[in-house]
Amino acid sequence: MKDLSNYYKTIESAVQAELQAYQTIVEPVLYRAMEYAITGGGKRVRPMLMLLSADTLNIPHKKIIRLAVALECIHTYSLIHDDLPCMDNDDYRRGRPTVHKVFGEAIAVLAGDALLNLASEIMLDACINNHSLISAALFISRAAGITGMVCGQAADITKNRYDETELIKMYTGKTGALIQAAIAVPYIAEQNENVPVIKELGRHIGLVFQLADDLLDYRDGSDKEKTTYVSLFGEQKTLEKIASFNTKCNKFYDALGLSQSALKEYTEQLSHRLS
Ligand code: GRG
Repeated sequence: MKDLSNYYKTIESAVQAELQAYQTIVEPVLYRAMEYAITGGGKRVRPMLMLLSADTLNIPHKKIIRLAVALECIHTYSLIHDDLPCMDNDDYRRGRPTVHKVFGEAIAVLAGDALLNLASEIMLDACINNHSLISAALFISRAAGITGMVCGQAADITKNRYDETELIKMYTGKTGALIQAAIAVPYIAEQNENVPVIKELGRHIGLVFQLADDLLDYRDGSDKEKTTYVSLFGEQKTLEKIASFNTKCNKFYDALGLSQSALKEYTEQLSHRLS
């Protein structure tokens, strides 16, 4: 396995740099809530995927790191809002009290809003300096919005009955869209001919990630009787679905000439969390 410690360092220092630029300007409690959320021990899956995808095209990390941070800001906002009493009503995340438990609901809503807006500021500023990033930034915004994550979340909190196609569609929005964006952004920025293939790869990796998460929640009893792939179709069928998505991912990797890549190695770990 490739040593990714420098990648983590790059991501952490880029996150800190974007945040600290606002430290003396922002209302202190809002800053503390944003910092609490974004430095709370997340795995940095999305920025890591973006850097590893960039490697496959020899794109310097410097070129896309601000988009990777923006994506992590969006992911962090989504977790803050997802934990709120009006959504999933979770008291703990990553083994710590959730943002609204520490700072109150109003500040949690605002910290999420602030991180989403910060993501836009970062992306627009990056695009001013490098116009070739515009389409990639637009792709991230769409992934986060009404055709992506927000749409999936709305389906998740309003629907209880799904057939398999509807559930996969909801997952594609709620979880898959940001993961797809992470992987596709470097290819979009380069206007690479393989954009359609990398998008399909990203979509399937997002689905594997969500199904693996469902299984882990089911096994440790934290699924709170939610409607998930496991609750609807059982553990065995979920494992088979993951295997079938992984087979498709391997075909996409082959088509892209990336069957020996660190990107593949890393994404395989996302489903190997199960074994
Ligand atoms: C509030 C608009 C809005 C959307 C929320 C992210 C999300 C949509 C819901 C979270 C539900 C959930 C836990 C889904 C499982 C997949 C997932 C997104 C897990 C959390 O991502 P990780 O594992 O988190 O990358 P860390 O903590 O490592 O950053």
